[in-house]
Amino acid sequence: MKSGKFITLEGGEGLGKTTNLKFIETLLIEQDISVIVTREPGGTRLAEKLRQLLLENSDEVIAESTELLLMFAARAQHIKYVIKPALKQGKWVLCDRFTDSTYAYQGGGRQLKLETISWLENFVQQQLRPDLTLLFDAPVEIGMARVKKRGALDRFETEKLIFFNGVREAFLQQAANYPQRIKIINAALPLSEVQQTIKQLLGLLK
Ligand code: T5A
Repeated sequence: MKSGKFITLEGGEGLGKTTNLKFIETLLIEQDISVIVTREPGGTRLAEKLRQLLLENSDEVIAESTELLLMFAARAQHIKYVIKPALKQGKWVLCDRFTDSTYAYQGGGRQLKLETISWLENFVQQQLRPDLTLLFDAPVEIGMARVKKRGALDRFETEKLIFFNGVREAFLQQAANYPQRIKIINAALPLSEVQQTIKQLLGLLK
């Protein structure tokens, strides 16, 4: 059986990943493609528990290295029990965030060493990399304004502007490093234009 495609959606806070994940799912179903939709951190019962620990606001400060290891612990579980089995069955996997977020948030945001992240990436994922990554990009203020409209902020969303600018730069660096895989989408444009671009980019996988 032909193995499925692995598509990830990436970008800063509130730039439209979740909205467009649903749009892509509908497009693929219309083409009779079997698809699963999942997210990181999360995607299994254990990984969703780790997500909650990572996102909740708590009195105990989470050390940067703990945060990094919890992200990869959740990812190891997700890959073994959800992503790889689905791809093997020929399903397409649509994932809201993956390892580019680790390079961006723990690398660009928390300033952890990229070599450490890369070592963990190879250890946890082995050969697994996305076939296509859509990177939703816009000035940080645009995404944060959309997030604030939604209400209470999670642990990451309370970070300062300098953190999110580091995140954005690191995402753009990842896109420069992997131009074949990562396609940048201007998330400041109206949703209809964003979705037109997504349709064209999905055509690359045919
Ligand atoms: N994280 C994650 C790490 O630090 N390291 C890692 O390795 C991983 C995997 C996860 C957090 O974990 C961190 C990063 C994150 O902080 P999350 O919930 O996945 O959290 O991430 P968020 O970015 O917070 O998700 P959001 O749901 O806030 O943002 P989305 O999904 O990008 O945005 P969405 O689709 O909900 O849209 C937000 C609003 O904007 C509107 C939508 O209708 C919605 O109201 N919108 C638009 N409005 C105008 N024009 C457009 N083009 C629009 N697109 C969407």
